Amino acid sequence: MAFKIKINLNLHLLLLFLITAVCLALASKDPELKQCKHQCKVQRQFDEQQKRDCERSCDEYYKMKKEKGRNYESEEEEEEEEEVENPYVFDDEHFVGQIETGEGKIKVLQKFTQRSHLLRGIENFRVSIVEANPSTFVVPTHFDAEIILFVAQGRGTITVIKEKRGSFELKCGDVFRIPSGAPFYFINKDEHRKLKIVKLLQSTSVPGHFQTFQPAGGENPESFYTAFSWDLLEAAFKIPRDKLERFFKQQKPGTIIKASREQIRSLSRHEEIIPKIWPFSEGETERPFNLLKQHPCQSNKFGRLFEAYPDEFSQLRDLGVAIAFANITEGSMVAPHYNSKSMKIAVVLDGQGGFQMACPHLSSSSRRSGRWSEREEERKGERTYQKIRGRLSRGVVFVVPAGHPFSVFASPNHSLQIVCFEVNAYGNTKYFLAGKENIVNKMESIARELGFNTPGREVERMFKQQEEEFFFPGPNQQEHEWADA
Ligand SMILES: *[C@@H]1O[C@H](CO)[C@@H](O)[C@H](O)[C@H]1NC(C)=O
Ligand SMILES: *[C@@H]1O[C@H](CO)[C@@H](O)[C@H](O)[C@H]1NC(C)=O
Ligand SMILES: [Cu+2]
Repeated sequence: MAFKIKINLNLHLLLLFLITAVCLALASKDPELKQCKHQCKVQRQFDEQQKRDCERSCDEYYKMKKEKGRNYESEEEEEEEEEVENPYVFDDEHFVGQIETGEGKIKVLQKFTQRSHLLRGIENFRVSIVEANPSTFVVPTHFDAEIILFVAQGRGTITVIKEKRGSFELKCGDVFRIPSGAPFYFINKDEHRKLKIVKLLQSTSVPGHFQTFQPAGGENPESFYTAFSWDLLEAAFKIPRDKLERFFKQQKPGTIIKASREQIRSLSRHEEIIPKIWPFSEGETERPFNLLKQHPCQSNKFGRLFEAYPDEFSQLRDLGVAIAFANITEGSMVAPHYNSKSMKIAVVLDGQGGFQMACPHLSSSSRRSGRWSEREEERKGERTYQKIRGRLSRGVVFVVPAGHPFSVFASPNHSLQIVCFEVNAYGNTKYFLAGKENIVNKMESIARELGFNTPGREVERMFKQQEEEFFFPGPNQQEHEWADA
């Protein structure tokens, strides 16, 4: 009987409960609960309260027993996994915890593994989008998560407290790293435009979950100080309780609050007060770098790609996450390719377009058997690769697992801007499936011939026709066709 009961039971109640539980373990399943409760009722030495407590412990025990099996199987605890055809594309409805204050909006994408176990590789990462109205202050907070943020729009100033305080200007395209636990706050210093920030978070305390901690607050979120008892705070602050109460009760609620022109000016003025290099031990926090000011690693009239890899940028180093920005010209596409080992988490910033991917995990045959060896026979008439499709517009998030061939295209009338976080980026290689540098043309002629069952020359001609690299003219689809995707 290795179970724990959380409720308080006095000793003889507990003993009786153990006895009934043992008896009932032998009894058949359905009447168990009834019999347990019956045992409670017939105990003469129990008063009414004890009988009720006893019955309640019966309920608790059976509830626990029912859940126990399930909890041991999955680590997900209370989270039920959705069964979805396409777990790789997330729309507005998949954002949970949308906080809308009068002065802005904070959205957090659902946990990846809540969507599908196929996303376990990025279980520990979350995506959040923050929009702060013009002239606002986002209050001091720390997270139990490592954060990489990308400024998608607007301009602000962010301040991070470590051993010293550092303030940095933020503008569109900036990438900034906030170490787990470091308190920070920022302002939108523009008087007309919203400040839009996309965050990738890697949780540090509970895998896949993160929390925010605010020293100052009103009601929900309140200040974390108010979780302590007044006498403890009295001792800690050396301030009498009535003063403390008054102090903590006068605070304004809200995470994003309006700030006056004066306050904004004052908070902007303290930029760059820290030396260029942080103290040795605190190497991770450094000034932001601008992704869009890097030399584009791919550029032609069909699009531009900017990338920052963790080997070059210390802000990305310890998380091993790369960040990329793609601007795809209207009617153009990205060469079909796959990443050798990184998982891509892409957030559409603006524009319209589509996403296609081949996924063997969701094919009809693997879904049925899940065993590779049996697939060969089952294959007749069934597909090995599920065609994953997604329509892309502002705010859509999509995930591309390692090894999965995919392509992205802009709609005929709209360009498409995407920011991508690439998890597990160290040593990643992009393998191209069409265009210059494609993998097939790097194979030996005989291998091409045998593989494709076509003379090697012909295979080569097929794969040499497209001479562009990375960005191509896109599929000639009608607006309605990709709209249905
Ligand atoms: C994307 O590219 C277009 C030109 O094709 C340009 O006008 C636009 O400013 C670019 N957007 C961003 C965010 O770089
Ligand atoms: C897209 O462009 C085509 C031709 O350039 C035009 O006929 C069509 O109306 C446009 N569609 C939309 C939705 O703007
Ligand atoms: Cu897959």
